[in-house]
Amino acid sequence: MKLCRFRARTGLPRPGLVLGDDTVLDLMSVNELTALLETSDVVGQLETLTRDANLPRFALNDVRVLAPLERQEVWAAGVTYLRSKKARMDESKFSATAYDRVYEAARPELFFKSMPEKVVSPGEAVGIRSDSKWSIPEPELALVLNSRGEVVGYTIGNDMSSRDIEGENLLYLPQAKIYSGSCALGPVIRVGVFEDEVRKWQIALQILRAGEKVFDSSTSVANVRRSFGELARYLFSCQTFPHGAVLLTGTGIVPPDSFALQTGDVVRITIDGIGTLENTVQMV
Ligand code: DO4
Ligand code: MG
Repeated sequence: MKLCRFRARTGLPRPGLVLGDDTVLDLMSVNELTALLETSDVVGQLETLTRDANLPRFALNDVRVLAPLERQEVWAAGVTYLRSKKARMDESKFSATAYDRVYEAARPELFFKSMPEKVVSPGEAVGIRSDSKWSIPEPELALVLNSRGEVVGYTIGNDMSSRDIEGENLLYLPQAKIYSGSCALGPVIRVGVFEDEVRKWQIALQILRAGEKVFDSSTSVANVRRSFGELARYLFSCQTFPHGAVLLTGTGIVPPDSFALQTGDVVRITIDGIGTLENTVQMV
């Protein structure tokens, strides 16, 4: 089942259930996605809610699909794929061993990525910093966690990054990772699937420039070095998230060193079982 947050032509953002025929059901009796994600059986709850044949239904084309979060902080894991470790060791002169060590260490790298209100929705513009010459998207599976730290669903995340700023000095990581338009999420939260199945999914990244494909690559979720439970446990260790959290699981796709995003590029990330998150690129 696929949950979304949408806005019909008039009105406030609403939680919805996306159906196979490209329509969305307004989950009338639920005011927030968060409340639904907090229930012990999200799928069972959705089955009960959708027995009501009178729920308003909209064509997906007629609504705006919003980033599927409300008050959840967004965090990200790093160096969880070999590809990410290698690219970062190559771009960084004196911090290379930090990446090497964290890839092997028991404690994962986890960093704060975005406040919910700053997250970019599907179809909106993600940002590249005007003081960076080497920006890339990072296509990542994102875990949707409730306040108990349980993985209740999966969405797509784009952890936009400035490689030159991170590569210059690891202490600049927050500037390389957190700026206007640096995090996009969506289009839906897939619920009712377990890690074993999700690990079989492919993640694909396409970048289009003036309508032409300039980058195209894919990887498998199976290549994430750590279990989802392990990542969630570290995030929730010594910290509470009253509204739950979204945790990006790291990138396994890094474009070649010669590639940098430009204004007007289109970033298209597809993950099996979830869908496609597409954003244009704009300098901030
Ligand atoms: O270590 C810096 C960030 C790593 C990251 O964002 C990733 O591996 O996806
Ligand atoms: Mg990343």
